[in-house]
Amino acid sequence: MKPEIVITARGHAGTMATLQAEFSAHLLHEAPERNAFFKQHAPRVRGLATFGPMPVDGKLMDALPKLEIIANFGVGVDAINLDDAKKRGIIVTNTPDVLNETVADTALALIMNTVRKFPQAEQYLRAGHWASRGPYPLSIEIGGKTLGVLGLGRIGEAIAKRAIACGMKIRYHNRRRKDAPYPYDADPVALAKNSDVLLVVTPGGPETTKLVNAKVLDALGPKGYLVNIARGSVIDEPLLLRYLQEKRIAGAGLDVFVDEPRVPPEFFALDNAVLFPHVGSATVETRKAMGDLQIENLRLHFAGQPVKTRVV
Ligand code: 8YV
Repeated sequence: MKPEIVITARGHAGTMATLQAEFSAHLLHEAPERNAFFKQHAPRVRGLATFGPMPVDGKLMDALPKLEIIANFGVGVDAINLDDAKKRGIIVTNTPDVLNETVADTALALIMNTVRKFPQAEQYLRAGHWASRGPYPLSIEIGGKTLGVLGLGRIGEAIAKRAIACGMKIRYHNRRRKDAPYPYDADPVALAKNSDVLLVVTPGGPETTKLVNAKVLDALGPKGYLVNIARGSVIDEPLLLRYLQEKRIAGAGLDVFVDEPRVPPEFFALDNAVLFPHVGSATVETRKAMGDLQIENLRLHFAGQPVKTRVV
């Protein structure tokens, strides 16, 4: 008998196919009626495979009283209530490390595009302005500038390496200072003050909600750039929009938003923002590696072995 699991959303296609082949998988996102879905499957469901931002809270856990494991596709587990899982003795796994290099590539691209304005320059060409108005205005360069890393974890380290190769200087702030070869700032305001580009790489969730507030943006100032590849929730999004409109910071590069995939349309009109549709880890190779790790955790658990990447 294959172990029974629930899949919460339509995720990476190859991973979905393997999950459905290896387990008896019930698709919550395709259920016409949730109550009937839980009534039918809950007595036998032991695993949950989660994709994307759909909240997984105590209520959902209680609807699946036999639940033993929640295996997330992604390193960020902010959509899962970890306290609720812990209280119920439910294991939570994520997919760390396999995405570090790809997310770091995306971050470097976003830093570069935000400061050098390459997407805007390309738009200028496509709009036919090059011939009629002359060369695209000069941008500033990233070499010699300071990158402030807010959240120097494994992904932050991989980004720092790339930024150093481009001639940038690195500083950082974490809740706890770590053994790192970069200057440390005691809080996000001090880091913003000392940075030309402030890069947000913290986890999401309640502890970092609106960590980037007016004080931080004021410290970054009209010559500073903000780049976010973490979670939209870490920044006060309406405030950021206003600061960009009023040119109170120089620009922003955003891969993440508060209510994905919905992006406030006012952002589309900004010429000082570069917007990516959450593509941090979005390569064929990395998404496959993430899925393989998610599946491996489920496989190990149902074989009675310790999971590979446990969060709680
Ligand atoms: C993915 C991510 O876009 O790993 C994360 O936390 O945000 C990204 O790698 C996401 O998990 C896909 O569902």
